[in-house]
Amino acid sequence: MSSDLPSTTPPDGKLTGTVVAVQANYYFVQLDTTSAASANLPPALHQPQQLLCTRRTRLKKIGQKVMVGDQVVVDQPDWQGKRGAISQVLPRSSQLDRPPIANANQILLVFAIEEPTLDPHQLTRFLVKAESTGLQICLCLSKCDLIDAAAQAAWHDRLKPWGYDPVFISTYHGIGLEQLKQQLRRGMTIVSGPSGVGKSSLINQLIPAADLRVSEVSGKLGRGRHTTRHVELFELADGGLLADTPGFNQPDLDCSPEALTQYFPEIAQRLQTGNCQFNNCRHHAEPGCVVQGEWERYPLYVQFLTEAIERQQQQQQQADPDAIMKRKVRGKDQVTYEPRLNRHKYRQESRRSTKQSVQVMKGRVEDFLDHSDQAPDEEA
Ligand SMILES: Nc1nc2c(ncn2[C@@H]2O[C@H](COP(=O)(O)OP(=O)(O)OP(=O)(O)O)[C@@H](O)[C@H]2O)c(=O)[nH]1
Ligand SMILES: [Mg+2]
Ligand SMILES: [Zn+2]
Repeated sequence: MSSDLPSTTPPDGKLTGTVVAVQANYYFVQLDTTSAASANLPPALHQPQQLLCTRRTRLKKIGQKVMVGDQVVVDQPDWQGKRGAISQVLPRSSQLDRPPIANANQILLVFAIEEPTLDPHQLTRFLVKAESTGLQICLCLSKCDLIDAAAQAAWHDRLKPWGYDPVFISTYHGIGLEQLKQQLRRGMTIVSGPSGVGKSSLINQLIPAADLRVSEVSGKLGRGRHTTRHVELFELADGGLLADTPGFNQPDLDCSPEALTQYFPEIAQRLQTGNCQFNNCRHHAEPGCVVQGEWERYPLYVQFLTEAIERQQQQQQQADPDAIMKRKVRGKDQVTYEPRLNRHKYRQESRRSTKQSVQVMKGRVEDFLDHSDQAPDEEA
């Protein structure tokens, strides 16, 4: 398994492994066999492949967390009891907090075409979230046995301009799995997507030994039942590690307005062929913008941008309440904050009013650029 692990050099002569699951304060560590050899462990002991480990108190004291995917040094293995203690966490090449996982290099985003029906808005949210990790993305559309070839081709053609070339799969009919395996061979892949799209079914197909629990999509709501509850890593026969994760239906976006522009491949495509007039263009209402236009997800971009600006303003307000809120001293030790009356409340716009405000904005764009901490569609 060492070939699929992140390329940190294990400390010489020490026993290392990868954390494949975490449960309460226990860590399941898959041992790196080459490190076991270099640690000069007697082969006669028939070392087990996995040890159930605790975390050394020293790590607890320095607040060092241990995550699934971590490469760790294991001390004092008890081969018969199959136990050990983690004494060191090797440097991580990446770290995600939701789902909590270290050293992954790819996200396999799984969406069902039907059951539950593919929702382009939800898919875009997941894609943006996935893009924000900086990891490679492989988009996989599952349950393609539920649609005909024409519908599949239509989805393919629709997603191409988004910048994605999805792999269509059906675990029921074994379609697309070989193609997928090729994309999963290298490194560690996080399988992500809404509940009920068939993530665990897919992993079971690829790695029968995983034997993961699978549940039917709820008839009433057409949603998954959140069958998978924790993150766990599995090794593929042809190389590569896969992490099953609990499905979640609405990832929260927490990126800045500036970062958001990097998470839509369409924007990068348009910037390849031309430049916006302003360097810090948010591609919303600025004149001389090459990004604004008739592409399918542009209204979604504007919606997410509006959310990102709103979030940024809230964060600024929290960081500096005096700037936006009026500080009121009400007697001894009692300070309250109230909104300043001359500030207009920021509101989220409908698509139609977004279009209208684009027109209005053109007139005041200079203004906006001079006060770029202000939302573009805030009322003057
Ligand atoms: N039609 C069809 N149904 C599938 C396919 N793959 C999985 N399913 C069904 O989809 C349902 C959900 O599958 P799971 O594998 O539990 O989905 P999951 O994504 O792991 O869900 P969570 O663990 O809740 O996040 C089950 O009823 C599966 O039998 C497929 O290729 N075609
Ligand atoms: Mg599952
Ligand atoms: Zn622009």
